[in-house]
Amino acid sequence: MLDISLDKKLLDFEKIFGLDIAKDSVGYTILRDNTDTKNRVPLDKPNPIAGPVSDFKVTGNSIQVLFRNGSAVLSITQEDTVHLFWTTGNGPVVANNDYRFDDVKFDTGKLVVLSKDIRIEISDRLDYFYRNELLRSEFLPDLGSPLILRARIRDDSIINGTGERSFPLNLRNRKLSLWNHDADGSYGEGADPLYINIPILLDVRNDSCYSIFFNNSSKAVFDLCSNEKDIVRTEFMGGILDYTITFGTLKDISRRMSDILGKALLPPKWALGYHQSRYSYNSQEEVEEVLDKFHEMGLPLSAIYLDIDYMDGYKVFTLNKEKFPDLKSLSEKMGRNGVKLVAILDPGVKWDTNFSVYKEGINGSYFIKDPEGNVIRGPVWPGNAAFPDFSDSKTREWWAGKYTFFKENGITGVWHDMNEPAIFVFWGDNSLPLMAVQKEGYHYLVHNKYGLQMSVAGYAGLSRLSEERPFILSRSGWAGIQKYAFVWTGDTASSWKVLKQTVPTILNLGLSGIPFSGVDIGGFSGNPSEELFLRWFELGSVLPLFRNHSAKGTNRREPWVFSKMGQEVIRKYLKLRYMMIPYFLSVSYESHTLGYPFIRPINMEFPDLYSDETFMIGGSLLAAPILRKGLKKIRITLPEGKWYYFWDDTICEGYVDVNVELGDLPLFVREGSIIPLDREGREFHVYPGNLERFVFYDDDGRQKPTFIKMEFRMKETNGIFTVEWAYEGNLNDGQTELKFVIHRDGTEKIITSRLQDKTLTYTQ
Ligand code: NBV
Repeated sequence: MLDISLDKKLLDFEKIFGLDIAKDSVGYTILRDNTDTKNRVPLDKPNPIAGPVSDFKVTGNSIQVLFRNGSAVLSITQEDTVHLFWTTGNGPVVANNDYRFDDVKFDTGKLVVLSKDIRIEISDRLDYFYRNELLRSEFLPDLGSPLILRARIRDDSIINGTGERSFPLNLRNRKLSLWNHDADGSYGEGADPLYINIPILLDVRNDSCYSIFFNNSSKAVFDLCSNEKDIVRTEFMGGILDYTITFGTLKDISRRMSDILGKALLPPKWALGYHQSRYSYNSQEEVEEVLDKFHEMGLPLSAIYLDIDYMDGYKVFTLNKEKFPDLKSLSEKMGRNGVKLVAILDPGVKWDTNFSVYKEGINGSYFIKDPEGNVIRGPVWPGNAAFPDFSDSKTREWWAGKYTFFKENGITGVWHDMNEPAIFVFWGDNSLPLMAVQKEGYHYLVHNKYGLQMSVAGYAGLSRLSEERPFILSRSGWAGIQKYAFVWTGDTASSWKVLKQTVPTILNLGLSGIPFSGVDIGGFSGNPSEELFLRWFELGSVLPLFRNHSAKGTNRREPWVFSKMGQEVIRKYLKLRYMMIPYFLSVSYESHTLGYPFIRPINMEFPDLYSDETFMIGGSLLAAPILRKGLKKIRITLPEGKWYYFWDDTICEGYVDVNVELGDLPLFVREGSIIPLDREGREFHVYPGNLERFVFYDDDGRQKPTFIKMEFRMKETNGIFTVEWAYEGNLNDGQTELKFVIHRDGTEKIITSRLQDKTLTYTQ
């Protein structure tokens, strides 16, 4: 029986989705509960490993550490990285790496493992020392289900990571649930969990930091010292206890994590431009109008998005031919203006025995089933749907093949939505039953990987269709999503608080290994005031993904709906963005090769300074976005050294008071920087000082690119600056002239040089 509140919910649901979907949602919610009641998650009794350490065996490069009722296999996989794998038996002895520890010995009841700066002392706990400082003291784990690992950490460190969080950057004293979750159309600061949960923790203090990555995607709870002082408790519903710890500076550990999880993709240049989206542009004419208007106003644009209404009855890989009769020719017109078409794709396949994709899915056994072997059906946009099991490589292969649909319709990029996966429910969790059966395991073990595995399929599909590098935007993800997709922060509410929240959220995603992310400018749901939207636009212009998107029923947010002043602000930041693309692609190349986040917390470059509002873009540019209503003046604390105010070259040091009228985004350039910009063609802007290394990178966007890469260094001796570079690649063959713009005393001095000169000197 429905109680009163459910009755009301049914009415609301009916209004939005119609009666059939409302009824199906009630039906599905009951089915989900029944499935999980009949088939309980196998949680068994505690099984704590008991110490102290009794013996050890060395096999190849691994050390098997034996305790009374279990063992750990420990390997030092790099000089600064430890891998551990726990089992209740004697365990397998793995030797999966080339690196060898320096020494291992029993020393007064303790087993001591040494490798360069790391020392691990094992007794009835594991103490990890880095450069002789105790960073982490791990208690022996409980290998029952749930799996539990507790560790004492330093009392004054900062905790980052875990994926997408709507909290301040420091996550210490929070209890987090790791379960990818659709926030249901709107969320604000403090909502948890969200769409991307990653079992990575960073424990940060000045230069001695470490990160820990648990190779376990199951439902988890991380208590980050909220319950027990200085104790981090990680609890996984199931799976294995397999983790990697890496030590060093914040930069070192980011780099190492990218060795472990895989390097981020390198975006095609257009992906770094401006994206115009809306739920939904409802017809081909409407999209064309948007395109024409940008063109008429002389505003640059890189992509227009099609939300779910381009489909025929929300059926995946179909087109509503009445509303979009000839997308291919529209996309050709867009292409002539350098604009790409990006279309949304949800995982749910309409449950319709006449629908070819559904039939293929049933025949190929590609859909997720319940423990009795019935395909699970749950309602989403097209009504009842079946959900592909992306953990199965044969399903991924099938799904990848379907992306020809996009190519046939001139669609370049694909936007993966609802891929937690989200299902319409009346109560409880809005996803599949915990005990739904997938190839890789029960849903509670692999749910968090659903969006990642959908993107693996999509990336493979797009890679085969074109020589260009693919673009996928994914709402959900897990560790490694950065290899396949950009992400965004989902259905944010439109408020000043959420604008402010955007910065730590994106920084934490970066620290969790995901360099390319963004937010719906203005917030997804609700209507921002012009001031809020413009401040959001200023911030968006320096985030990796620069996308204007908004919910159905909200006011329009294309540039022309704003006041004259508003339009000028928008124009200014579109111009800034396109001018910055050479620098932004170079920063992306750094993320791709070295694993550093695209935007990074100040303390990654300057360990003594910490901020939730100010951040670095790459290693050279500092942004202090305006995140508060009515603010006209702001005091900004700068890291050590000299900084150039980007807009007028004023040299600043220590702190600076800046006037910030609407339209002013404070940006500062670090002394000793080279910033490649596209102003009148490519220019290398030189801000005098010593520079250890900056890599400029540009290419033609292909998977096997024609590129140019220049590795710069700069030094000063007795007032004479020398810029030196080595180069590789032959993009823009024949065009060897280089334009340097030297910034000094508030003026710009232009010096031209040639690529093959490899050096340039100037005096200050
Ligand atoms: O496809 C519609 C929306 C989309 O615009 C948004 O960006 C996604 O996060 N989608 C969610 C479905 C649910 C909207 C309430």
